[in-house]
Amino acid sequence: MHKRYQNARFVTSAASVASLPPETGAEVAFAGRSNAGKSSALNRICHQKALARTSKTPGRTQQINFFDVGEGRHLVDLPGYGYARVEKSRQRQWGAFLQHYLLERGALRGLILLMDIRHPLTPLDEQLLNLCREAGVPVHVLLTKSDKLKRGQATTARREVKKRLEAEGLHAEVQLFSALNGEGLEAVQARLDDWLGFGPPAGADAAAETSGPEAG
Ligand SMILES: Nc1nc2c(ncn2[C@@H]2O[C@H](COP(=O)(O)OP(=O)(O)O)[C@@H](O)[C@H]2O)c(=O)[nH]1
Ligand SMILES: [Mg+2]
Repeated sequence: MHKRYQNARFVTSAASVASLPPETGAEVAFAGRSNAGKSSALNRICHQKALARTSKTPGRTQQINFFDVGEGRHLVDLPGYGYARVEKSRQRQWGAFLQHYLLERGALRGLILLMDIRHPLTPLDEQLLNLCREAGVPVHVLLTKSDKLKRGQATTARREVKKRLEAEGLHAEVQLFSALNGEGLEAVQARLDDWLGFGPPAGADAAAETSGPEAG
């Protein structure tokens, strides 16, 4: 089992450009519509019950949360979007902040986009994908709650999302994910390792793991 992310811990929140923490190393951001399963995925990836708060009343926290995963690397929880009850002015404000983050954040290595496998590629997901393309930020897609569909349906859904992205000139990887039964867990962890510049997990002694990503 992959244990690297087990020691993830919350460091700070930012609600504006001014309060973003300094860029100490590599980071990977998690984004998705409210209720897509983002908090559940983060908790599963980090083997923690309440690292990111799961909620039945989404859309209230409009801030970016930073989690330290060691050696100057961070996982970054972006607020869920598309929640109808957030006022338009706040949505615009958030959009501008997100745009700034994606375009200007040098430490950002990639974005994990989470979409409920039953409702993928909504207009807001497409907006975010376009923004990532503009910013040159690589995207990795998790089709979440894969346990909700039968095998054949899930496979078809994945193929169709992949096809639509390709048609839009987006070469993102697309995988199934379930926080419930752990499907796709290792694949997303491997993607994080790669983007964050961590060596292979387990067995490989901690010997070579003393320098931060900026040291080399
Ligand atoms: N069946 C199933 N339900 C899930 C899964 N992941 C999340 N959920 C449920 O979906 C709802 C939203 O999850 P949450 O993680 O809070 O979504 P967030 O708003 O994107 O952070 C909750 O009721 C979760 O229990 C999953 O993999 N399988
Ligand atoms: Mg959440």
